[in-house]
Amino acid sequence: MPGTIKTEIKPTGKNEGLSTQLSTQLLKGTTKLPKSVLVQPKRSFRVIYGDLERLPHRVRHYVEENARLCQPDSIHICDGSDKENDLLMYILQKDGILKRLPKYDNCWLSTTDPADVARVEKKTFMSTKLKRDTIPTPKHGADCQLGNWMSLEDMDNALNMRFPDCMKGRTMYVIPFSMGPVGSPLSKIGIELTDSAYVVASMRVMTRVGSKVLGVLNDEEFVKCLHSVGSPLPLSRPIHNNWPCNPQNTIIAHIPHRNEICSFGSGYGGNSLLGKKCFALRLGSILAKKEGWLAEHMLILGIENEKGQKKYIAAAFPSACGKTNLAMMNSSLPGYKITCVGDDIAWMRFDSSGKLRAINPEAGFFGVAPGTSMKTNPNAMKTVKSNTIFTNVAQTSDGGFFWEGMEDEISKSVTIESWLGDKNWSKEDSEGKPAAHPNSRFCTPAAQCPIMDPAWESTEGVPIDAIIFGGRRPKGVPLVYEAMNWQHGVFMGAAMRSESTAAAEHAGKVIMHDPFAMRPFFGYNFGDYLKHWLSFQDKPNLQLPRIYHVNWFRKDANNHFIWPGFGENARVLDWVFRRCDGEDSADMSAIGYVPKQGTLNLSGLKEEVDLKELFSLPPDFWRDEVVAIGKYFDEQVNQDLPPQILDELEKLKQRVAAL
Ligand code: GTP
Ligand code: SPV
Ligand code: MN
Repeated sequence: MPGTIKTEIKPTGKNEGLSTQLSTQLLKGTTKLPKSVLVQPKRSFRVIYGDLERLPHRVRHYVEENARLCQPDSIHICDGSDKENDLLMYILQKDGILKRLPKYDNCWLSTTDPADVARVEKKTFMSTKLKRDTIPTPKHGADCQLGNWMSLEDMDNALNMRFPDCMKGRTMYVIPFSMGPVGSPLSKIGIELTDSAYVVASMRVMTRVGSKVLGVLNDEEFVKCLHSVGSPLPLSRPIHNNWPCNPQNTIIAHIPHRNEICSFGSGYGGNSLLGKKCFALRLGSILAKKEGWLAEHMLILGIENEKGQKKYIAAAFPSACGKTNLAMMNSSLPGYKITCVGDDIAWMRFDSSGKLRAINPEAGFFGVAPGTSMKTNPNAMKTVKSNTIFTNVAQTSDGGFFWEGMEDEISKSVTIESWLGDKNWSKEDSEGKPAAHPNSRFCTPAAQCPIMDPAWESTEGVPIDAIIFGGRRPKGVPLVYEAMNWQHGVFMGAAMRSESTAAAEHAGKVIMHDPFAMRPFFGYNFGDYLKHWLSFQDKPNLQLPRIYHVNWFRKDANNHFIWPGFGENARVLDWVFRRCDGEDSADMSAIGYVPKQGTLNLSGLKEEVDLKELFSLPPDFWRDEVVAIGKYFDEQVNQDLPPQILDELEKLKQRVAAL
């Protein structure tokens, strides 16, 4: 690999980027670099779009130092214009990375290297001086399941082995982006440098991008986001599907004290669109803890009843467990109208009157394609019919898209080309291989969703009345239950478990612990995160939202979902809504409040639902569950577990023993 170096770089502790550190060490003569890095004539950079001189001073410095480090052929400073988008699309087509889906307006398909299809949790690291700032110390030398830590020194070595010269022959794009509405006091700005035009095109959808962002940046703080596909030109190894990447050397690195993210080797989703999980959740959660707010893996929805009364709800489900679907649902329960504020990330803070307010820092949806259909999520289907980039879905011979779940929505006469390029894909002849990758996605502008909430871009955020946790639990966990109080609710979040999905590299459907749906996204020690959540109950004058747990995914003995889900989930939201208004519609159970008989509105439900099975609390299941949660807390959170959480576990254990 060109530019591979092994060097001892000592962290300076200053707020400096990777390449500043390299040059500092060079001056001190403590490091040896290859010629290409050492000989850095003060040449002017080949800027092919935009004007370096007009960048705020610190942005320019960040761009120049990384251009010196990564040695791109040229630099393109994104302005966010339509002209720029035309140029990007031209380049992406020419390079064979995108092709048009002519059935729709401005829709595009990309199929990746099959080795680069999801987030890579094992290669995602936080780097801090003290390990315990990032992760709890597991008991008995067990591997930590609550994040990966790397020392500052090892991280610098890892980065210095990868980034020098990594953009040779490619263009470095400079993307100024805002998480949250441009100029909002709650918004934060990042600058992503990337050698992937696909990332630029996607960031333009997922965030607010371009000159307008620089206009509000002045010379203030921004998050430094460096991304490379790790495949300089000329290529040193074969490339698949015209999708440059470097799976062997992939690393997604976060260095909070430098306000920096460095991602190498993957072009996919959360690995490369650095505003999303890396910034808005991992670095975001650290900032939130420091400043007294919350950065969460949550959808935000509005729900209005027939009387015109409205509430907002935030909900945390693990990846590929139903956030997008709930956030955009059409209520099957007449009288209710759902509106969407966001489908993946919520930044929330208590306002001066004690109300929790949430903004969606994103501007687009990077949604799971399979399972999305006119039946399950018509609003998503309408959203993606224009200006959308699809990744790893299948295509139809009439120029459309296809994925599992759309069988009834394509003409019988079309043929299907699978994401892997099987031109005559059919369910029968494909040996179980799906047409679309299970983690295939649409990347589509939020503003196009027909049910966006009028306040979705409000700068002060929407007021949150309820928080819902949930997961994929095929057994034992009822459709809905309510926490007894804030502390019990925090325990419920901590105790979340869910079946693994294709959103990351986990194989097979195992039940994993996924506290707060944040396991892959914690920026700091989960024990401290719990203390942060608990701290709100000690603050007077806060109107703490009620907390719930839901499970749409319970299965019967025939392996069928008991609950129809999707639009029918409005029936659960209706119960939550009424509970928030103080309705006496709940009975206490061993695990929390459950709907009193007859209070879950099932009128008009098309299929019979076995409510008894849906709400049953099998004693053996719950005793095992308590043991599993206890073991997890003990082994994984260990010394960092707040005593209140242990206390809640003990109380649950006693209640469950009496089942
Ligand atoms: P990320 O974008 O990975 O964070 O996922 P997400 O939480 O937004 O999940 P999404 O809404 O995209 O749903 C993932 C999968 O679960 C899709 O295949 C959906 O069709 C399916 N799904 C969502 N809601 C329901 C439901 O209520 N019942 C059932 N059975 N499946 C659902
Ligand atoms: C998730 O995995 O939770 C996602 C998709 O929302 S990604 O952007 O890849 O993180
Ligand atoms: Mn997500």
